[in-house]
Amino acid sequence: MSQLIEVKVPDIGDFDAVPVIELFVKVGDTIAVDDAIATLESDKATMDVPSSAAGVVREVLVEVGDKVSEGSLLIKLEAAGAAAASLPPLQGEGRGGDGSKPAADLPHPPPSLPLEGGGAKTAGGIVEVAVPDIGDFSDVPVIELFVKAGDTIKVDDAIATLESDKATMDVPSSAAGVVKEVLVKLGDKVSQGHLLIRVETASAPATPVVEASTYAPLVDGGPAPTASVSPAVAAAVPAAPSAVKLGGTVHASPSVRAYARELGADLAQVKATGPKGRVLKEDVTAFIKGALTTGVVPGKTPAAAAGAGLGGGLDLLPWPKVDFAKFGEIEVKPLSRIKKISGQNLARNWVMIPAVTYHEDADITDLEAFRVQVNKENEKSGKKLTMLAFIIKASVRALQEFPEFNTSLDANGSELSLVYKKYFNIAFAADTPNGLVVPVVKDADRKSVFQIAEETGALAKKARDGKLGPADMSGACFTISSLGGIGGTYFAPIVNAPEVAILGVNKSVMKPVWDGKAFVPRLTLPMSLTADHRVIDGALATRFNVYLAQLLADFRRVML
Ligand code: CAO
Repeated sequence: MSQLIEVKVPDIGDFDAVPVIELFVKVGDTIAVDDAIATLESDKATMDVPSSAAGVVREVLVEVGDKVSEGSLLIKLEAAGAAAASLPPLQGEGRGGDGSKPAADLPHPPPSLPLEGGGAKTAGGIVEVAVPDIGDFSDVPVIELFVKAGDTIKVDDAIATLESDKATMDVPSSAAGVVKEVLVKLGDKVSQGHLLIRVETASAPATPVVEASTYAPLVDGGPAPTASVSPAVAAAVPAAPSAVKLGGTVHASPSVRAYARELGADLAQVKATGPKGRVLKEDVTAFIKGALTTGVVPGKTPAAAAGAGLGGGLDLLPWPKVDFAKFGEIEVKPLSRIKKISGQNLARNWVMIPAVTYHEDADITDLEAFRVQVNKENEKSGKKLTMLAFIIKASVRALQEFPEFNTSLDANGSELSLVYKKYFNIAFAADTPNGLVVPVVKDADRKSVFQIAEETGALAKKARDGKLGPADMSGACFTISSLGGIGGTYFAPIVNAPEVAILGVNKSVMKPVWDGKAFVPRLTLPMSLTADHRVIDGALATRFNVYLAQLLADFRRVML
């Protein structure tokens, strides 16, 4: 037998005697570099220990419940093939010249949340809470946010969960008070010192001592040094808030979270059997198996079926079977091909996207007058501007201003990511005798309103003639559904996945609008923006709507 490689607990910061709560390997397993060996969990952080070498596990030297520290021996491996043969002799964390990571890359969870460089700083009477010392981690994605503007929070309330591929950690608030501003969003990557929230502290009174210490650093132009924090502020910003603890209401290691994400299992629905209510990998597997065997969601992927029968999925009753002929004369017609396809898409999007619709009115009095005037000037040429073309052009500008709207969620292995598109292809819903189709105006940012009007007209005709090809209907970033030619007030369009938002517009009408002195008649376009809440929160959606309405109210702004 060749020499065995020892894999030990690497540098885990200030942690000592940390319990092993899960073991992922057993004797005989073949593992690769970076495969998780075990999960350690202190009361401050959870971390996976990855293997620093590849090979066959010959000995496992720890058990669940054992307490380990830096240097504790975890497993012994028989090196795998030539790659392992080049491994250096046994050494500490076993990180060697085989391409495996240096010790500096190993999990190094935050031992505490010191104020220096992180924690809370004061600025103008408001306390700023930043990411504390999180060891060797940087650019760690925010996977959960627990606070929003207006929330009242206490010291130690969780602000956000950060998750690297090695550890999951909650960042607790070091201040108590009312959240004035949340400066990060899901998916943002943060490092030590990154500002998370601004809190108006409950105990930030206007006493001279507090004001002096709060404002002085601003006069100096630098950040508030810890030493200058007054006792009153210090009470709101404790020097040693309890540090990182495992995220959210669900307790699970990063690898189990990744596993659950991969299978589409909602961890909140999984029955935890691990210590301290921890969800284990086997729990996720059992959950998925249960969902699949109930058959309540037949023909769906494991992701869609997850939770069926357990209250977490779609415990749907079968479609009602009614003998309609018993009640009167009927005629049965097959659904059109378009309706069958679009129906399946719509049903998926309706069920899978947590969508919210936001309404706004745009004053298009001047724009409509301009449109009518230009069309009059061009009567002879036959060129015609449509309101839809203006809305497409304005939407492009709004997408440029709010890039989150020009994204798609993408599952990259077990990681969800957001794809930002740098192109601006705008789809529009077209009503045809056979059903709804969604042709796409490509590169609308590079086209004039005249060109867009001409193209939407041509595509709408092609749609009605049933001649749209796949290329005409692919590559969209954002969709507009215009019922303006028909009527209506507001509606709730369904997001056209994998896009993250859709704008619906109805017929513009003259409405009395108060201008501060009197009611004046203004042509008002009702807008309904539906957005995927996983990507776009309500504040952003409303900002988008307000901005779009401003553009339509004064179209010159599109050029700014
Ligand atoms: N307010 C008031 N009038 C409007 C308007 C609005 N928001 N939008 C269009 N109009 C007017 C147009 O100016 C036009 O009048 P004129 O002929 O006097 O100029 C008339 O209504 C008809 O317009 P249109 O709807 O035919 O043309 P369009 O360019 O506005 O839209 C298209 C083209 C393809 C989007 C549209 O024909 C269509 O199919 N709409 C239905 C989309 C749909 O079904 N959405 C729901 C999808 S999901 O539930």
